[in-house]
Parts: sequence; C-alpha cells; structure tokens
Amino acid sequence: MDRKTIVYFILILFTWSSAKAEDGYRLWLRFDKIENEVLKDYYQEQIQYIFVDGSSPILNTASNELSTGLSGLLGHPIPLEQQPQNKAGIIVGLIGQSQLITDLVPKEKATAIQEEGFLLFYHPTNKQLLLAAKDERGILYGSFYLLRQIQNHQPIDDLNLLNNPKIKKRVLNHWDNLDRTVERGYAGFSIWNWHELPEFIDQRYIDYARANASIGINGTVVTNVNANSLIFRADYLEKAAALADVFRPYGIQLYLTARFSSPIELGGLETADPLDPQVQQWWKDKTAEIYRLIPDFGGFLVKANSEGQPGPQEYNRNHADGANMLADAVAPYGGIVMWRAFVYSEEEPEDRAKQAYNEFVPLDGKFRDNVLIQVKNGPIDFQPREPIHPLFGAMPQTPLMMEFQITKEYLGQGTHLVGLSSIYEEVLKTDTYVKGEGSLVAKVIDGSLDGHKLTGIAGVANIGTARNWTGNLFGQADWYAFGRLAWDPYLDSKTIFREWTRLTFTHDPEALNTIVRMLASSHETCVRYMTPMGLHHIMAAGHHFGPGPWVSQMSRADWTSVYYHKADEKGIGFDRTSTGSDALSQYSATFRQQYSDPNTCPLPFLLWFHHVSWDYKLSSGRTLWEEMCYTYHQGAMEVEQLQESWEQLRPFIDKARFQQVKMHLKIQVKEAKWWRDACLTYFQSFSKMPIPSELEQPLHELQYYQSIIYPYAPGIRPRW
Ligand code: BDP
Repeated sequence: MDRKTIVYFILILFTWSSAKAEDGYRLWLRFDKIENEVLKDYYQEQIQYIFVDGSSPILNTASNELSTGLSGLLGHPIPLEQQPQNKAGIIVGLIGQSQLITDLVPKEKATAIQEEGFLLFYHPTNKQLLLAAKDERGILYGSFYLLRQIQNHQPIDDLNLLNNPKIKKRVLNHWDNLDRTVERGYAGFSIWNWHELPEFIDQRYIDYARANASIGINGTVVTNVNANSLIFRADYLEKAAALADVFRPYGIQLYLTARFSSPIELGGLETADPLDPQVQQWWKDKTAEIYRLIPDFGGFLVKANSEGQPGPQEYNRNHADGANMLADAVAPYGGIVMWRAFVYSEEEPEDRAKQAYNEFVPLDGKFRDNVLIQVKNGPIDFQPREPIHPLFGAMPQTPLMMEFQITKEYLGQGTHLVGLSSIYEEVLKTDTYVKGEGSLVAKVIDGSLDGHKLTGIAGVANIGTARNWTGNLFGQADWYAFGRLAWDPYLDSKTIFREWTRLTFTHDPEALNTIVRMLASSHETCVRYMTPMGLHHIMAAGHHFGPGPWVSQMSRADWTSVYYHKADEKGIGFDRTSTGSDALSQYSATFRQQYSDPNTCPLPFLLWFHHVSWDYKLSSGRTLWEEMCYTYHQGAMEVEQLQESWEQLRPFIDKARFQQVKMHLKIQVKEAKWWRDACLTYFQSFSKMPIPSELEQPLHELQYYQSIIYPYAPGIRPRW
C-alpha cells in the first residue's frame, strides 16, 4: 500500500468511527433501525406509505418528521404519497379541511379533539392508521407521538387514542443573557448566538425546536428573567424574529422577558410608572413593533420588584397595575403576560416563605384575562425539597402558572444524576385541600379546579452549547419529563423514566429496569445527602455549589443559611407554626392539620415547619440527631449504589455515553460525601452529640470544610 492509500483508509476509518461515536446530541430523537426482525416486519406491514392531506409549514414539518423517522426505524424509505393508496399506511389530515379525514373519522371522536390535541385511530376496514386533528400543531404532536409509540415498541394496529394537552402554554424559560452566559446554566454557554443573528442560523436552533415539538412544548422565552432592555432595540428584535422564524414550523411561539424600566432605559422617558399614559404608549408602540416582526409573538415574561429588578412598586403601584399595562399592550394581538410571583421584599419584613402570598392574594381577581401569574413550585426557591407554594389554591380568580426548574441550581448542578420528574410529580400530585380532598396542584395548574381557560407551565431550561445539550447526559431526562408533564400533569414518573430510557438508551429489560430504578430513586437520594428532613437553603453562597450551612454574612439575612436552619444548642429547624412565623397559616385547614404538629408532620418536612430539639424522639425510635446522621450517610451510600448499578450496564451502553455518565457519577460520589461530612460536622457543633460509631467519621474538622471555596463555579451572575 502506498502512503496515499494508507491515509485514505485511515480517513475512512476515522469517519466511520466518529459516525458510530455516540455523543448524546440526538437526545431522545433516535430513529435507528429496529433490530428485532419480527417487530420490524410487524410495523412494516402496517406502514407502507404516508399520505398527508394538505400542506403548510407545520404540516410539512410533520410529514418530514414522519417520513424520516419511519424510514430510519424501518430501515428503508417510507414514501410520502400524493394520495391515499390501496395498501396499509398512514393518512394524516385536519378535520374540516381534509375531506378524506373528515369522512373517515367517526363524528363523536372528531368532536372530542381539542385545540392541539390529536386522534390516532386505526381504521379496521380500510386498514389505514388515521392521524387527525383540528389544528396543525395537533398533527405535529400526533406525528411525534406515533413515532415514539414505535420507538417504544408498542402496538399500532389497535390504536384508538384521543390525546388532548391538559395545559395550554407549555413553555421553556431560558435564563440566557445577551452575552451568552447562562444564569444557573451548567451546560456551557447560551445556544443563542445573538452576535451572529439574524443572518446566521445555527442548525442547533432547528434541532432545539424539533426536540421541543416532539414533547409538546409550544413556547420559549429566550431571554433571562433578570432582563436586559437591549432586547427591545430594533436590531435585537430582528435577531429574535429570526429565531421565531425557525421555531414557527415547529409550533413554537417566542416570548421575551420585559425589563420594567425599558421605557426609561431605551425609550428615554423619565418614568416607567404603569399608570403614566406616555409609558403605556411606549409599551404599545414597542409591542406593535414586535408584532410587525413576529406576528405570532407569544408575549412577555416579567420579574418585577424582586431581587433588585425594577417594577411598579417603585411608583407606588402594585403587581396588577404593572401586569395589566403590559397585558393591554399585547391583548389586541392575542399575546399574554406571565408575571412572576417570585417576590420578596428588600426590607425583609418577615419569613421569606410568606411574602409572595401576602403580596399576591389581595390582588386575586384584579388581573386582566390574558395574565398568568407564574409561581415557583415551592415558597422559597427550587430547593431539593419544598412543600408546595401556598399560592396554589389561594387565588381562585387568577390563573396560576407553574414554574419548575429544570436546570439543577440546587440539586447538584451539572454533575449529579437526579431524576427531576419525581419532584415535579410530587408537587403536581400534592393536595391543596382548598376545595376538599382531591384539590391537587395539577388541577390548579390545568385550570380544572377553578374553571380557567388560560393555563400554563414553565420550566427553567437546562440547555446549553454542550454537545449533548444538557452537560450531564441524564439532564436530558429532566427536559423530556418537563415536556411530558406539561402535556399531561397526571403522568407518573416511572412511565416517563421508562419511556425516556427506551428512547435514549436501551430496550433490554434488565438494563431498562436498572436505569429506571436509578432515576426513580435518585431524587430522594439527593435530598438525603443535601437537605434531609426539611432542611433547605444551606448551599454555599452565591453560586449555590456545594454545602454552606454556616453561611451567615450576606447583604441580606434571608440569603444566608443560618436564617433557614436556625440551628442552636437546643435544636434545629424553622418554626413556621403559630408559635413561629406562622407561614403554615397560609395553607388550607386540612393541609395545616397534617403539618402543624411535629409528631404527625411528615418527616420530609419536619425541619421546614418546626424547630425540633436534637434529642427529639422520632417514630423510627432514633433521636433527631441520630436520624440526621443516618440519613446523610444513607444518601451518600446510595450514590455509590448508583455507581455500581451503572457499572453493571457497561455491556448495554455505548462506550462514549457510558464513560460520560461514569465520570459524572464519580464526581457525585465525591460531592455527596462532601455534603454529608460538611453538614454533619457543622451541625454537630450545635448538637454536641457524637456521630454514631458504626458510621464512617468525617475526615476533617469543620474549619477545613468552611475553607473550601469555588470562586469560579459555573452559572453565577456577576452581580451576586
Ligand atoms: C434563584 C436564582 C436566581 C434567579 C432567581 C429567580 O438563584 O439566579 O434570578 O431565582 O428565579 O433561584 O428570579
């Protein structure tokens, strides 16, 4: 062989091996050929062609997805025909617009389809699989559903599935800054390259839209809630419009965060008072300008009078005044305002957990119809575990939108494996009892409890420039779970974990079960080694990376850890009963009853609601201190078990992805022990009790743990 031939072979080999290398970029949208021949033949028999009756940008996206996905899965091209054929296939169309579909779909089924919903119906006599909807997005979601059904190896010849989304606005919130840093982002930089927009359209924008559409997400807020008014400058709006153009064929609306002081900063006005006619006009004109560029613009997301952000209170106006002004500006175009309830006063008047409720409940019924109040799942801030936010159920006249965090600011950030679906499920299925038993948070959010039409759910995105999108491969499961629960907040996490694992990793029953078990147990594990028994907000200051229960000096007390755990020589925990801050009084009577007595308060919330003495006897027979020691140890040990489980999966997972996860688990083991030892050593300085001798003892003195600092931990905003 001469040199040229050798180089040629090396090149071929390199291309071949890099094509085989798995890097996680494809997320759950992997349409590789089904290996099981019997299954493949089965699908092959049912699907010999696709006919989509109609054409439009979204319908074309759906047809392309169907034909590429199915061709991949079946291993040969599945043609998109121009008309129905006399053989088994898929017929797709809109009720009312496609005569064929209108004739074939039974009337009662057609009427049950709602906005964005779809029907997948196997027509037995015609031997055709029908995909019908009333609008194009329904077709898009039905197409992805069908593909997923096949990726999941489910039967399709008996499909009779009506699937309507339960929540209307299913939105990602990107805390992305215009300089491409991502606040609380652990997956690299922002995927939005503002500098090169609008001309340069990164393939990632398209793939991002696809991924979202495939799980039913229909909106995205591309800018940080700590907003920058620059986004409203004409050139930036053109950039945003270019993104909106990419998203549109995938049924995704673009939203922007509105900095309340924009009329001053950008408009040169002297005030941003929402009742000032000039200010109102400025927002109306700006909104008109946005809609000229982005006709389907979704609306604004606003963080006002919170953590230093400007807002209506600077002008002695309230949140309703602020929200309504923006709502009036977007109303003529069908836009909405998502106004955040994550507020707590600069003056720190009382328990931070109570403040949002106090500010917002008196405003119930005072918001325009196109305003959603966006409420974080718990009253503090995306902690590993929190009770539900007391606003759920407390504002019956106002639609409340759920805000979950998908990025893991307080849950191990970029390196820990924590299946967040479990938290989402726990919150959504919690009973507020406001209208008797069964008044689940999910029912507040889907509007069914109080009869709201406008409904929404937001997830703070964990997406960045990392090749696999989320940095930690298992972070993909959280993005996926958010989308699935946004569509149906009653789904259970095990189902979601199972689906995701099949789509992402393997169909092997044993490996599948192992991964599902890992995901399903991982949240509780994390709570155990970070914040067991209701502890909260004891992370290091600022970046929130690692333990910092000793944090006591911050510009405000309610940013410190000692404010939240209140450890002293007698005991630990935040008394939120009537003898303390009485935050518990903001919940319904039945809810209160369960939590107000430390003897009956569920252990996971004990220290959230009670200050408990170190020698307090728990139902386990252990004292509080002992229980704390055992729980921290159990948490750290369970991470080692996660590591062992993953090791067993080596034969089932490709090398590249196996290694990625393995390396992250190694970090997690190290950090879980760090959490355990730092917290126990610190709390021991109050309890003055020994760590039970059968447990591994911390290697260092408290001072050592306190001296660990990470000035460059990721995700931080320079201001903090
Ligand atoms: C906290 C974050 C902070 C956000 C804030 C918010 O630490 O970076 O700006 O929430 O939601 O979780 O506005």
